[in-house]
Amino acid sequence: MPIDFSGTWVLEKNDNFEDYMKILNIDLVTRKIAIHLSQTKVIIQDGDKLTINTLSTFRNYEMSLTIGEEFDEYTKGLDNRMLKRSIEVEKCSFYLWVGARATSQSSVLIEQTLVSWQGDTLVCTQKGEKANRGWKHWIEGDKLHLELYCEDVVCHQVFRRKQ
Ligand code: YOG
Repeated sequence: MPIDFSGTWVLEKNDNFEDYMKILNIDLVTRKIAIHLSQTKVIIQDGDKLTINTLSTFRNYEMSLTIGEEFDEYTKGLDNRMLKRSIEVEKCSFYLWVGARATSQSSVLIEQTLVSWQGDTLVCTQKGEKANRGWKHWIEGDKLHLELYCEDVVCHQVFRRKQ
């Protein structure tokens, strides 16, 4: 039986968030606003279905997924990147004798965002233009931990449960 992350969690520690935003190319003005935000996570876990809402007075970010299934992620309102399948497109065109052009296209699915269990830790890998990007959630005592990482930067957030 896996751990249940469901609940409302309030940010109380946010180590290295500035560097994490920098590595995601968030502009200075946005960083100045974001660094002071109180973030609240509202998590609903129901079997292998998971919804994580990150709320703030500035922007919200919602993510709904099935654990163990890859999906396209668009980090709308954050760094606005498409973390989605890389598609290798092989196109070939051939001209028919009538002068019309026919195109055949084949795509190969390589990688997408994936959230899975590693023991009692939820591990997310986000494939896109940034290397080594992802996050990990785990619970220690009554605290929810989140490690956000990208390239060589790690941001560590700790949340307390809201009564
Ligand atoms: O959480 O992916 O719980 O999605 C990290 C922001 C700040 C906007 C928050 C808004 C990264 C400006 C989401 C903050 C910096 C800064 C509240 C972290 C980007 C832009 C939304 C995250 C996972 C795991 C679930």
